[in-house]
Amino acid sequence: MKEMKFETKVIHVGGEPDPTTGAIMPPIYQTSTYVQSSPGEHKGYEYTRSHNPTRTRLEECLASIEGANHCLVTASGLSASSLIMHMLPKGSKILCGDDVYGGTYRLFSKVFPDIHHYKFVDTTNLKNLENEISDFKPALIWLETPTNPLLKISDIKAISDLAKKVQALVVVDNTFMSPYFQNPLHHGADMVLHSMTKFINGHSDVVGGAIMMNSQELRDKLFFYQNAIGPCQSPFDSWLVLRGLKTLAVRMKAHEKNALEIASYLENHPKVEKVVYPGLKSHPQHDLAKKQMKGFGGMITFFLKGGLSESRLFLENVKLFALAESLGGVESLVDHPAIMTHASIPKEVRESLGIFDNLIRLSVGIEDVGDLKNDLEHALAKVN
Ligand code: P1T
Repeated sequence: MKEMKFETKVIHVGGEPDPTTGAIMPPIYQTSTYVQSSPGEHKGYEYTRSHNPTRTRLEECLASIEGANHCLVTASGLSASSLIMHMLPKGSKILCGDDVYGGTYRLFSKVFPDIHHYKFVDTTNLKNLENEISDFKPALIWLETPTNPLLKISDIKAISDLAKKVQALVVVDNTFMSPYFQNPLHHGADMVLHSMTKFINGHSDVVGGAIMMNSQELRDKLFFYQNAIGPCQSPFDSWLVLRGLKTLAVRMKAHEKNALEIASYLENHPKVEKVVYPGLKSHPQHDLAKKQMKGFGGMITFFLKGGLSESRLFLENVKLFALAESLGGVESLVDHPAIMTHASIPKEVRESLGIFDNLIRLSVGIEDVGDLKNDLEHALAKVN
């Protein structure tokens, strides 16, 4: 049979009817342990921290849609990032993109510096990055593309080629695009990381993470640390993600359609200074986005004319866009990164990157786009 398309895989891979009952939906194996017939003789499952059949089904589906041989599902996006750090030999050098999720920055700048060495650089500037790679000689390059919150785009293929010259691993945090719009392994990355909390689950009711890779060796090392440290996802949460995943393709198309319309609306609004969205021609890496991604996603960043008080007026007056951390749910969310999701980045670092108090981040949901525009229009009208 020909390889299934994405829309079919999300529904069928890992979704075989239950062999004992024929139930069309996968059972939630809500169990911590499994009976053995003799010590060490079991059906492949010993203890749910190590393996769980509901989680195995989710891992199969995620590996297949990211085009990977293997997937490990973890308790959160950040626990997935931590596992990758634990797997590296002590004293490893990590070259990380300068604009990353605030929690990733906190993990790399506050938790792991006793163990590894980190350098944050602009990975969108290839010439500069090439010099950094040959000077610093990293063991691993960490890319978030598009970045959170500035939506900067790094060239995965070109960077993976540079990394190979110094035998560095490349990890891509693909949370913003989801496997529907971008598959970093196809461009030469070694590992893909997702916060499943976002688009993959899509319903703002689960926290989870995933790492996909082709190498059996990397998978086995990461699995060792996952089992030894313990950040596993509960069977019920894995089941919820399997359920959310079924509509990933339709949701991503709807997010993008709405986001494209809202980005152009904001770009023409007199109270808006600048809009950043990969699907706009004005995005500095629009051509790279078209080449490397299959779509532009549902995240928009924009700068209001003014400062914190204008931002507060806007944020206090939106009604459909809920002011909340996180992103990627069916409902629209709005975030003020400087005070909320990226507050753990020191102000001077944040501002050197361009994350100012007038920066607003939208996670455009799949509601009616007219209603969403009305909501923005109403809140923008309140801004003096
Ligand atoms: O929240 P958690 O599932 O642990 O995922 C962390 C994470 C990793 N990578 C990216 C790109 C992310 O955006 C996140 C989490 N981000 C938010 C909570 C946020 O509002 O930006």
